[in-house]
Amino acid sequence: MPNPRLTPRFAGIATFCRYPRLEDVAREHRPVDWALYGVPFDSGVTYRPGARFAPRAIRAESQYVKPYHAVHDLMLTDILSLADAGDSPTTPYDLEANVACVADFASGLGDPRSTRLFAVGGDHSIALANLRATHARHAGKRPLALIHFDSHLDTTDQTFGRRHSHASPFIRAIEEGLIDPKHMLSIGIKGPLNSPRDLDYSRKHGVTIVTREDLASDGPKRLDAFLKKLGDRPAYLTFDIDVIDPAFAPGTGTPSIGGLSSSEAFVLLRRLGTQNSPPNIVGADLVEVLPDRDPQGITSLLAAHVIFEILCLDALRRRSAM
Ligand SMILES: [Mn+2]
Repeated sequence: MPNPRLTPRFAGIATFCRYPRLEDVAREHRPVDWALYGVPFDSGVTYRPGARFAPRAIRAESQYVKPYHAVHDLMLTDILSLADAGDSPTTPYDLEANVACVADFASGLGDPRSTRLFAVGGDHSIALANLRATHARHAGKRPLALIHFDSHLDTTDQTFGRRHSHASPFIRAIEEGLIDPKHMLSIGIKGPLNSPRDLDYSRKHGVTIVTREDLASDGPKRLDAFLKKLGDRPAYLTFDIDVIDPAFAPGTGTPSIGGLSSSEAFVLLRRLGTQNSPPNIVGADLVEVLPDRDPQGITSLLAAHVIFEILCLDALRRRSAM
């Protein structure tokens, strides 16, 4: 990572958080703990399109992400080797083919035994692709646990008669055996919903739902109980930026009013790493940023810092094991 006091943050070709390019790290035969890659794809949206432009916008805003975490007292880049793997190819006219296409790209990144995959969407349909690639590398035979930040459950069976969209990645992942709904936490969920039955699937399958309202009462305790049950089991973290209130993150395609503030989200993310032993996060994504609705870049800037917080959780865990 270039020294910002010698090489300015506003100069050069932008990579995520100024981490080196994957090909440069590979050329030096250095291991890569996390490969971050963009997925410029938004054919899965049910409302406003434009998330295909997010990887580029987040790279630009992420130039201002610094490596030292002042709350965790942790120098991220001393613990983890991080790299920007560029953008995945996509198939914008075919959602199902896109999942296979992105999963195939992700599967080729870094060392399949050790490199963890961080997808930067794109709409939420791309989570299924990164889950497939992550499950194949890091899960063994069991399904992964899932920590899901979102205003929506994303377990809709069909939209416009189709099984793949940004409303369906987790119902498909459960059906494919990639994630275990009994080890799935959906946090920040809120209404209004399309119908009183919208929560039925997740409830019936044992998903832990912590709504926006729960967070003001027993939500944090239930989060801690989930993490305790999780233990060391490999977990995937998916973060839909629409869990944040549009006042803080206006640049998203399905905005949901009454969400978390930026600082409330950081308190929750940091709680994951401090209340119990930090979770074993083996893959992650950040999705649903819509730059056209984000004229000041605040949503992309926030997204870049959420990525940093998630990476710090893995760094915390590795530090505690040292
Ligand atoms: Mn979502």
